[in-house]
Amino acid sequence: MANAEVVLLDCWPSPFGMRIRIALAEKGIKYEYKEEDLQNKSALLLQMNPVHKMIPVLIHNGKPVVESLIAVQYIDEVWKDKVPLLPSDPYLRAQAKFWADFVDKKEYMGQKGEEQEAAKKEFIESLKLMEGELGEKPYFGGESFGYVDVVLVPFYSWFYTYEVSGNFSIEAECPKLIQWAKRFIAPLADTAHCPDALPLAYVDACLFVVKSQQFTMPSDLWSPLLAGVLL
Ligand SMILES: N[C@@H](CCC(=O)N[C@@H](CS)C(=O)NCC(=O)O)C(=O)O
Repeated sequence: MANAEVVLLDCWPSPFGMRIRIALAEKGIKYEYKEEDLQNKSALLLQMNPVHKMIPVLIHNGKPVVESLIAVQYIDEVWKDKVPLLPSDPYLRAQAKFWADFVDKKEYMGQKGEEQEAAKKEFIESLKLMEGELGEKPYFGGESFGYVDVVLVPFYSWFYTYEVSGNFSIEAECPKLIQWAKRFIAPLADTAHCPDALPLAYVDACLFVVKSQQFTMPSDLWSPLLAGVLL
């Protein structure tokens, strides 16, 4: 049952999709990756996520699991024998879920002008809180990579965009958090999906796109953000 058919409807720059790709890679689960054009959503996506009509959607044995936090928990429960992501202790599980929820509510910064200044302040404050939670541990999960690490690290791929658009340095504000992100980029980059056309570690994909401007954006959804930053 656990190893039956797994399909992921996704869009490669999505930090939410990255969470699921990382969880599947950590667990060593083979799956079919289906890239979605978010401007022209497939009938399968609309059928599998009729409520939100969003990626990512994990399809396991033909049944959809939507919302990335829920999908990562589902993966952890179904493939529980390998690389546990959530702690087994109920209190620590609750804490991990709290921080994952915090990330979902805070780690986004897309506004411009005065609103952007307020968003930037809030964003930095939230990163500092995350940094405090990390403390001296190598990972949010403690000695090993865990649920909160999976949930937060995809946003690292967007940090450069945020920095350029907000004219600030996240590393200057939160050096320990950047050290944490850099600690496991290399192993993740080996295992996670990245389209063949992009010979990049997926976590560095956005950074590379911004720096080189060599690629046509695969999705019009996120290109306006980058274009707004760059042009
Ligand atoms: N809360 C959702 C967020 C998913 C999300 O925002 N997906 C975006 C792409 S990153 C999407 O599908 N957007 C298409 C749309 O809104 O029509 C999750 O965690 O899975």
